[in-house]
Amino acid sequence: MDCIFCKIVKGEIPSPRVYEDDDFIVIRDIAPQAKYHYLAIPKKHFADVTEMADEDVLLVGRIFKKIGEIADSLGLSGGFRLVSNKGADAMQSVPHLHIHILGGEKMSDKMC
Ligand code: DGP
Repeated sequence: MDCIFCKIVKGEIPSPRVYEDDDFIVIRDIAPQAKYHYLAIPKKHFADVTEMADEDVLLVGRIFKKIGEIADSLGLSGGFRLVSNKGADAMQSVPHLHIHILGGEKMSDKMC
C-alpha cells in the first residue's frame, strides 16, 4: 500500500518518534501549526474516522487516553488541542487516520 504514514510506521521513511507503543506512534508534524505540533498515528491503517471497524473504537480510545498521559512530557502541560481531519472539506492530505496534537502556546478560540 502506498501510504506515507504506513511507511513511517514501518520505518521505511525515517521519522523520529517522540512516543511509541503497540498501538501507535507520535511524531512531530513536518509543517507545524503551533509551537508544538505532533501527529498520533495508529499502526493499523484506516483512512479516517468513517472507516473505523468496531474493534478500532477501543484502539482509538486507548490512543486518546495515552495522549493524555504523555502530554506533560510533550511540553503540553498548559493544555492541548486534538484534531482529526476527514475528507476534502477538512483538507485531509494523508488518508491514514491521525490525530493532530497541538499546543505549547495559547491557541486561537477559533478552530482554524
Ligand atoms: P492532514 O492534512 O490532516 O491529513 O495532516 C497531515 C499532516 O501530515 C500534515 O500536517 C503534514 C504532515 N505530514 C505529511 N507528510 C509528513 C511526513 O513525511 N513527515 C511528517 N513528520 N509529517 C508529515
